Amino acid sequence: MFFSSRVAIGQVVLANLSLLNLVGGRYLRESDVGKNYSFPDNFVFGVSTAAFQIEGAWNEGGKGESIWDTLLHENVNFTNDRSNGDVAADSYHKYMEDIDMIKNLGLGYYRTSISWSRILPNGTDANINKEGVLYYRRFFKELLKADIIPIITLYHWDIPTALMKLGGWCNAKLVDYFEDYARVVFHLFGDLIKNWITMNEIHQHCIGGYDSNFYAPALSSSGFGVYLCFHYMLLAHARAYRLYEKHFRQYQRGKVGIVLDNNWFAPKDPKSREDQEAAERYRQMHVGVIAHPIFSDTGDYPAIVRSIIDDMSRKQGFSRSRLPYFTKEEVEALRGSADFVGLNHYTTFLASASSMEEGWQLPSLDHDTGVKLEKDPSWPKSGVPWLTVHPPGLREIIKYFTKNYGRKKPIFITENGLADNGELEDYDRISYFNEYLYQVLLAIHEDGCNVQGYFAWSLMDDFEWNDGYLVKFGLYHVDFNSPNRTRTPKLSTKSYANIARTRRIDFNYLKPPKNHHHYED
Ligand code: GBH
Repeated sequence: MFFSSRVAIGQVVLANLSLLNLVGGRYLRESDVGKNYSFPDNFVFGVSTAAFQIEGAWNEGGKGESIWDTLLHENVNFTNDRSNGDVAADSYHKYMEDIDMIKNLGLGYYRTSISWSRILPNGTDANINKEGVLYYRRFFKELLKADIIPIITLYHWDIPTALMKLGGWCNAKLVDYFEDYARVVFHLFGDLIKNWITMNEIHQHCIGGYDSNFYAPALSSSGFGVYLCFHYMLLAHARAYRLYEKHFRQYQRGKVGIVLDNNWFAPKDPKSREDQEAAERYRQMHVGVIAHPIFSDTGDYPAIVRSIIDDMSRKQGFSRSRLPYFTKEEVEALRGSADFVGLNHYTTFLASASSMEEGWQLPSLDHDTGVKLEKDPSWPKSGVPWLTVHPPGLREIIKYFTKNYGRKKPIFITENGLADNGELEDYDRISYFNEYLYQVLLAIHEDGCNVQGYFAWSLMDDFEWNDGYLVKFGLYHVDFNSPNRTRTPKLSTKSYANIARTRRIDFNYLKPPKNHHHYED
């Protein structure tokens, strides 16, 4: 066994990287490959996208504006390529092609999201946009006709601009408005949709949009807005879950879960006590803060998060903590408010303690956390700086989640994928999927974790938020220069389809040619 559960992952990487085959199967030994584990019968394979990143049609069919529409129209330089989501991959018009693509991959599951302002143009249920409702009903019915089960996210970062004017997730009232939105959506689509996700990555959304300004709504309310955002998004999630439980589940018989971002944070020096503590502090401030209120037995924010922010607030002269408190009823509403968990995982960071770094605001989540993140220079790079390839991190985060929150709630890997330069012969993506999926097999077969599915990010090249269209995650290439937004399969479609079909990983399938260049070459 290459990755024994007894060894800290940092050690393994440093000690073994040089021994490994550099072309494909980088993280494996021959003896591991020989085990030929397969994915259990109940394991599902799918692909993920999100409404704003592919749909386009920003003002068609009665849709209202979302914060991303508004922000990108008002700040044309916000994205690195001065682009916006007005057309994106035009999936609003081309969803039949998308369905064909999923079929060609041989997959039975598609995770995507509903645009809140396409259903409720002003954010509230006073005005339901019939055309938007009919659009999604047509689309969902076509998916089902093609034997593809939709997993639908209610909120993938595109709050209606009308609600942002009230302060967005800084305003407690949003909890009510999200519940109203959820009620409309459960009511109108619940006969077709049996798998709901309330929120995508509360944590990234609040960091990017509220603690700093690289995502909409770009509030830069460091150390304040970010915690209100966590708090009210968590409560809004719980409201939607309890609503479904009370009024819809007995008729619709569906499931409701939530998606968390779960990169892995390893101690920079695995032997250093300080680095170990820094890594764990980072995990609690970034993973635990969202996961603990929902998935732990005790509920509420993790004690360490509570005390870090309370203490720092006091030291800074605040007479109350910058992290709001839940009432007892709220703790109970949140506790256990998910039938499953989705983990989005892309990469691993190395953590070490630091009280201040250049670029940190005061106060801020970074400063409260007191941890500096770095990359191991030996890890293969990708098309974006934050994503370096370290497959064992996926197994580690699955184990960590299981250790902290038990194995009762099934885990789905709801996003995992590699950014490159958009080449059609995407050998790096092929080995990324092979190697990360192999870690999922290890988590299932060697660690006994309850992982029941995997969704690749992404079905196609898309609008990658602040990176615009420059960053390519797709299994399918999209020609953003063509009005047709022509889709072309990349080589990785073949290998991913092969994994889903055989329910095994064949590291010899579509091995890169000898002259293939990886990013680090
Ligand atoms: C996911 O979020 C999203 O759910 C999805 O919509 C998105 O397209 C996908 O990832 C791929 O990006 O280290 O300061 O440079 C992941 C979001 C991306 C947020 C990287 C933090 C790095 C900021 N993360 N980003 S920095």
